[in-house]
Amino acid sequence: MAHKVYEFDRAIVRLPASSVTAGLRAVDRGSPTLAGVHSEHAAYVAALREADLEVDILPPLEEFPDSIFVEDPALVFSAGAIVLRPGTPSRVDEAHTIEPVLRRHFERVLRLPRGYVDGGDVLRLPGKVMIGLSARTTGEGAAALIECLAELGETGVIVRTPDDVLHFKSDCSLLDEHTMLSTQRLSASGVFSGLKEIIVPAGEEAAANALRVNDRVFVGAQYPVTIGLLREAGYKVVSLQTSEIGKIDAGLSCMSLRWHR
Ligand code: CIR
Repeated sequence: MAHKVYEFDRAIVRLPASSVTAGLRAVDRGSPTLAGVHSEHAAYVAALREADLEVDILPPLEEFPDSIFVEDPALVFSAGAIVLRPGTPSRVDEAHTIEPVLRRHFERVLRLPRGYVDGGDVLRLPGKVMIGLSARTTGEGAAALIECLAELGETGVIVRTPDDVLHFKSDCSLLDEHTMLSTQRLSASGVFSGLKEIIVPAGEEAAANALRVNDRVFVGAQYPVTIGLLREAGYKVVSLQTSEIGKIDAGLSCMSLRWHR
């Protein structure tokens, strides 16, 4: 039976290394504390388990401060996995560290042959996969990814990440088969026309990087207005602290790779 694109039973996560406090950030608002990142990560893993996912927890990698964000070096689908080429120098080699892990879980593991793509720029929707061009994801990488996706039976389409936004999914997440949570600036591009949209309020832009997992939506606990909008719309919300990982430009999709067997 086909699963909905937000139905998962497996996930891969990686424990934060102590170097995570030196993670990349566009604007320095202070470094996250190690204890804070650990506690946000632990709550996230517990929430995945509560949503009935079996979670493979990988050991920390001291030499890669941002390696906790396993979503960026790979993509996973029921049919197989794709090892990406992250588009920032300090993260390129994370791809080599995730590949053997993917080979343990998937029979088919493809490699992006050229260009650069961060998984944070890739959004799976019913029937298509959006690839947002950004400072991390190049046109060459996106075109190569479309070929890899086709091998796994998926259709890729190229879209644009708003200027000055790290990743396409920094500004949006899928809520259900017909509905997106989005920032106003991304919605204004018309990329989600034909879908229903819930727009995060001004000042809560980072809340758009939420995560639908099975019957629930993970949302940053520091975004009460967005949480209220989602509850009013009937979604079961699990609120999770993201204030420490937020200091290194992360939200709720980036700390796991999720798929359905
Ligand atoms: C980076 O700049 O790569 C990390 N500090 C944050 C990555 C967040 N990843 C994501 O949203 N997919």
